[in-house]
Amino acid sequence: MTSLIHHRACNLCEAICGLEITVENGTVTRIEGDKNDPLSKGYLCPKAYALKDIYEDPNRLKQPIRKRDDGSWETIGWDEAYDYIVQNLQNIQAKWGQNAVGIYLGNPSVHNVGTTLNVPAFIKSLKTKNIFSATSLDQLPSHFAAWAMFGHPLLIPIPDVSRTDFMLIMGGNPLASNGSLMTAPDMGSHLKNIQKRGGKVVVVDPRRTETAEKATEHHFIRPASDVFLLLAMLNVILWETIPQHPILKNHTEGVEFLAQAVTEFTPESVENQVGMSAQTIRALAMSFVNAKSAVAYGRMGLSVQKFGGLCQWLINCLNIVTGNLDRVGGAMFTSPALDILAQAKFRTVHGRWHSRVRGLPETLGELPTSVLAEEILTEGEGQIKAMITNAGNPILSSPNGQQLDKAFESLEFMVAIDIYLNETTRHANIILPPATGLETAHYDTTFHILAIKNTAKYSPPVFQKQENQRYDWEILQNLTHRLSNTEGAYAPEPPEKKLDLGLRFGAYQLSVQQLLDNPSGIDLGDLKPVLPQRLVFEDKKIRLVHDVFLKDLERAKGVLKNTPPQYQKDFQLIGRRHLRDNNSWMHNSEKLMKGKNRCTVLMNKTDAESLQIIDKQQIKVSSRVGSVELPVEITDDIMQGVVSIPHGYGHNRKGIKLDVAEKYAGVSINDLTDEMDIDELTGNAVLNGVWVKIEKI
Ligand SMILES: Nc1nc2c(c(=O)[nH]1)N[C@H]1C(S)=C(S)[C@@H](COP(=O)(O)OP(=O)(O)OC[C@H]3O[C@@H](n4cnc5c(=O)[nH]c(N)nc54)[C@H](O)[C@@H]3O)O[C@H]1N2
Ligand SMILES: Nc1nc2c(c(=O)[nH]1)N[C@H]1C(S)=C(S)[C@@H](COP(=O)(O)OP(=O)(O)OC[C@H]3O[C@@H](n4cnc5c(=O)[nH]c(N)nc54)[C@H](O)[C@@H]3O)O[C@H]1N2
Ligand code: SF4
Ligand SMILES: [Mo]
Repeated sequence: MTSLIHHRACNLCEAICGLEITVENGTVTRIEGDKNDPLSKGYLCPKAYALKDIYEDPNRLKQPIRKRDDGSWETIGWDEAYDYIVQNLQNIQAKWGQNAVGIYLGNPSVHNVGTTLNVPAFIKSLKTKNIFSATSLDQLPSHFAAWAMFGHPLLIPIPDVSRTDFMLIMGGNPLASNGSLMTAPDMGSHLKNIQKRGGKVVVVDPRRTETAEKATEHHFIRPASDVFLLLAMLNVILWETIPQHPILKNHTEGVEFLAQAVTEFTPESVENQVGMSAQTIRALAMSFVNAKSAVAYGRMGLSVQKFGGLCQWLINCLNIVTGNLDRVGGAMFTSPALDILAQAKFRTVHGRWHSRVRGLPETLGELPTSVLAEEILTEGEGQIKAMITNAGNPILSSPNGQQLDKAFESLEFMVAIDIYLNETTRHANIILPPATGLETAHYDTTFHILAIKNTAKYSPPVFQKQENQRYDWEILQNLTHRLSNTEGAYAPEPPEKKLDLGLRFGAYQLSVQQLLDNPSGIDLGDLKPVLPQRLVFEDKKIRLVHDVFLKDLERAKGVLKNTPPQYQKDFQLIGRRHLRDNNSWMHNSEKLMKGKNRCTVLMNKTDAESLQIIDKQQIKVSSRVGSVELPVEITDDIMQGVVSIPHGYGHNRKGIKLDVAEKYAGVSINDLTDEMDIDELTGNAVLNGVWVKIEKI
């Protein structure tokens, strides 16, 4: 018997945990946390075991499949597949123009080194402005705020959780999600340690989450009212204390304008809207100011809501005016080994063009995914006629999935680069499945930039891919080569080449070989102060205030003036994540799915009593765009007037091939979320705080 232990970073979520994978006679027999990984130190979550399930999944595609006229699928060769795709895309662009081809990039795109390094050239070869991604269903407001304030969308401050004395978590549930825009495996221990050091963890969330359970304090907040809480905290800090910090004094512009902007937002003026008393708001602001070090962190709950852009701006402001930006225990910037920011220059990344139908601005070269369906369905010059999806399942992940279903159905041509025949890829004419997970090499080009510690790690594949399989980078390079009519034969360039070059030119002058020699990863030290040098603005000054934020503040004032809505009649819908889910695509692992049904609607006990709804009863939830029926779960852990449904379910659409997921189909929350409901500042989708009606069936 041969037995080998492989060291590897898990590529499933942002925590990038180090794993020790035992392979005996060609089969994975054990997956454990790697205690020598400098970042995760032995931590792992139950999803790590599913890497084996994905590797062995009989439903996973390994060769291109093409749809026949009768809707059935045939397996074809790779070259035939590339030719077929390129011919169709070129025909469509010749007939309808370049923008007739659209592309959507999904979440796992960012977790594959082969894709992150090769997708930019591929997109360029498509010569289209119709570029979409999960970014505008997710962290776009954080990029927007980073760009406007620090000069680059990736200059996102990361909570220094290992040293902070006070962590304010708004709209994030790291104990279920394992952290996001904060690569921090084992947040449970970090939160415990903060409290052991005598520090505090405060969670602000409409649900008493797994994270809230472990916090020092939890406050319920009305969905989408965080902007007012943050404004009021800043009001207290700027008008009732005297902020004086080196970064603020020497490297920041606009504090007087910020003070002006928050003047009218006293705690008393916002308490009804926020659902927290003025006294509580004032106390929270003061304990943040008085902490030895403190950090405010706002994640999905703050981003995919009506005021996502303002919230992420104000979170940064809070950290800056309290002297906690770029300080140990505060919000800090990373110094990664592969540093795409090292050479960055400031440039405009917003509003350079607009979507055809609704006129929404691009950001980071992308249009908001909320406009994707209308760009396909609305006739006229520039209409999208063909789509490419890469590692994305927008039918389940973007607002108004039913509308997008219709849109995808109407396309002339669709290509999916994906490992499954699922809710989205079933619309494709052809699916190209890359080798994935344990079959691929891994270096995290993205999440080392967002981590709570500077580390670097490269993992070679655990298993060789089969003869008939292709890597993601091979697929992307082949298509790029053909689409750009490049002379000569295609010459493969494995990602290690670019990676090695990038590492050598980086601050630590590492190499792929050095990383191979240290399979558990290399510790490059704690985060360290890097301002003002790291700012991308040439004058090395932080822009605390920007006209676009002040303008959007008027929209917030409008909401505040209106009387609070009738919470008794309608409900505000929010999402939730569970440790055993990963967006929409890991429901085909029996190990992760067995047990209690997770696709339920959470409802407060008092609300349920007044509607005479009992636990586990099937109820109907409806919004402007549609309705779903699912069982209710009654709890004290959600505030009155709010209901919660997890996203990523709804595996009951016809024509998919996911044997396990179909058994646990559930319903899609995004058949309720509304593509017309957006954060007007950034174009980000509103997926939390959606108004819904509840009916008994
Ligand atoms: N209501 C609501 N909606 C949400 C959210 C929410 O909180 N609430 N969250 C949003 C967020 S944060 C995100 S990031 C999006 C995610 O939205 P998407 O990225 O659109 O969806 P995923 O479910 O991550 O789907 C990933 C796809 O990639 C495929 N895949 C997996 N591994 C690979 C691989 O190695 N290569 C390739 N080519 N394909 C692969 C899977 O089969 C699947 O089709 O959902 C968003 N939608
Ligand atoms: N197990 C698991 N892990 C994951 C994922 C997964 O699907 N499953 N997805 C990955 C991805 S793509 C991402 S982006 C991250 C996301 O990581 P997180 O942002 O940590 O995850 P969420 O669970 O969406 O946390 C959002 C929180 O905001 C709260 N919330 C909703 N509306 C509001 C509001 O208006 N105000 C406030 N203050 N709070 C609100 C919700 O109750 C929820 O607790 O997780 C990643 N990790
Ligand atoms: S927390 Fe994320 S990275 Fe760590 S083992 Fe779980 S899925 Fe993998
Ligand atoms: Mo995400």
